[in-house]
Amino acid sequence: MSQRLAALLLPVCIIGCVLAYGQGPRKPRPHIVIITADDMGWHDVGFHGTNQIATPNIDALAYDGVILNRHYSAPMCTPSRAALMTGRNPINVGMQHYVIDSDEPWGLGLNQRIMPEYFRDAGYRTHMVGKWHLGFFNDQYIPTSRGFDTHIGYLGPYVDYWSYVSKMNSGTFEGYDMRQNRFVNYAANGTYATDYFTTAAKDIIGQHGKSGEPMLLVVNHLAPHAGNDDDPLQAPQETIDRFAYIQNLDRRTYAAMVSKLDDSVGEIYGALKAHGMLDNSIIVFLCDNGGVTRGMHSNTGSNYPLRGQKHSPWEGAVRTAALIWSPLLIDTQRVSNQWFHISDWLPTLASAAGFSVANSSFSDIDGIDQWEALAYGTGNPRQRLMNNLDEIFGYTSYMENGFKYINGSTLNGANDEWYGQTDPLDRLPSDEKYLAGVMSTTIARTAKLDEKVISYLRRHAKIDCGNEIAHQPCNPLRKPCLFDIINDPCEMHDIADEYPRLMRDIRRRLEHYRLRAAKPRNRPHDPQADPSKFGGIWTWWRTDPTVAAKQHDGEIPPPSNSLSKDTQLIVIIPIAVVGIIFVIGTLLYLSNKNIIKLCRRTKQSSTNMPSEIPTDAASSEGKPTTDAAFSSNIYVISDRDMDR
Ligand SMILES: [Ca+2]
Repeated sequence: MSQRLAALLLPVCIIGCVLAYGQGPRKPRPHIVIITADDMGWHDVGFHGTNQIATPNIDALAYDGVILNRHYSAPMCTPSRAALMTGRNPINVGMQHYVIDSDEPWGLGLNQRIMPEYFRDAGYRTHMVGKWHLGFFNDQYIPTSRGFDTHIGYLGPYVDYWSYVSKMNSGTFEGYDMRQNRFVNYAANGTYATDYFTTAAKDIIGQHGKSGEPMLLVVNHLAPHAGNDDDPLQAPQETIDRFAYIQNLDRRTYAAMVSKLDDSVGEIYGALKAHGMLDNSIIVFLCDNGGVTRGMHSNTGSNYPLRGQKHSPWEGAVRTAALIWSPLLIDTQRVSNQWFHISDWLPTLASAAGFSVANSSFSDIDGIDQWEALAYGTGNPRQRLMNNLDEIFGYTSYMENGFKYINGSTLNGANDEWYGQTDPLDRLPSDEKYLAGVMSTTIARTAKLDEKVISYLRRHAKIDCGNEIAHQPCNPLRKPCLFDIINDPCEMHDIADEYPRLMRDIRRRLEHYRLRAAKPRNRPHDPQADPSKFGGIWTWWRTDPTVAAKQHDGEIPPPSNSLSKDTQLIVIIPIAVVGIIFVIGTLLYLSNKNIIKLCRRTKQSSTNMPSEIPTDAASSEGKPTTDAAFSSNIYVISDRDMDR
């Protein structure tokens, strides 16, 4: 009997042992650190080929990890951060239009489950440092109400780098915006923001140390976003002086702001190393949108040679500098050309951590899990990118299978050119000096980077469109454009007329996107937000979070609400004058004619009018087309409507 029992149990034991061996001891989940730069240009990191601004730490991390050379963000702050946190496309969560000013009562919907909530459920400690910008009119919208264990940072779009004061509503609203969780953080006042956030991140890493728990740390730097309009570019003078070879003083200060950000990346890496966390860490560095070379909130960032800048449909707005570094990646020290959207980070990092967000009850994730493709260098899981579809500004920016489609633009085309060429008078450091700078970093020494590998990767990460002249210029305010974005990354040659069938297919798909899109959640300025009512602090001012949410239903705010008072007068007075002249002129004209005859003539001529309005995208009349993707309502917007 016992022999028979042993014979029965033996195979069970063998199978059990094999399974147990296969699984091995459960590996602890990796620590995940996401470092976000704000409004930093494509051309402002060394690994894209420039020697103008030294970013040796970011570059060393890029060379030792994977350079994501087709990483796409949304064109502005709030939509981008919404996509990063939700794994969803901004148009599907009502965050596609513009950004949240601090005096506006709206935010990322409370029905959206966001990154720290997923990771907290998976056993992570969750921390955020720096910028939030997803709404705070009610305290249910702030980071520590939405899954972050801690938040040290500001709630609005930007602050002064030293005083943490943020000015809104053409400077009429002014308040201190710096928090430690729910409380006002007065201690930060006077410390340069990039340094303060770096110290906060290092403290969190130090305290986390050997706790044994996995850590999610999101560090959303202020840098190199412009501060308030009256003092937009700020950095310590000794850092500015290191860039004396840059002739343009604003650009010189910007270089110092970027340099401080680069120091931060090096210090965060060093802290992970010092506390024994590095071997099981994933570090992601990305930019939330392109640089702002010109116009409101310009920081002199450069996206050159990419076209456009932040707050536009062009590559300069959405194709952003990014990298991933981790010992968990198998195939590293390479340039990846897989299409990657900022919404992909949530499912990708969840996958790296050993859980899936797609299987949860919140399964409307638009992002794609690209962990395997990143880790092993296999495949290109994404073929489509919805950069944005904004029916209020009236533009669409979309890519599929290497073809980029643009219809309409922002600011009546004000950001549609190429900006940010390096001043030829700048005596830039040599390649040798650049290499020496990268090799001197702790990251390069730890990784034992090779100079030849660095030079090779740098050549392959650089975009060079030469001195080519656009032979098929595109004006998306007149008609939709199409670009072969792989071979024409600088968007110089419109090939829409060569691909009428593809254009039709794309427009059909865009109509599908448009019909699925959530209504923009934007709400107009609320005088009740005025910080002077709260002791000079930006804080939540509405107690019932559902009040604003209910108002969203079925409403898209008229763009005129976004006009500043000055601009309203500038726009309205000329229109009123022209209108009065027109009415008087018409009356004078009619008084000189036989009105009855005129009416008859008009009736006769109307029978000869065409019965249909042309809707073809390739309308040869050069008029704004009634594209299927949107209604082509190009609105005049004010300075206040420029980017945050
Ligand atoms: Ca930004």
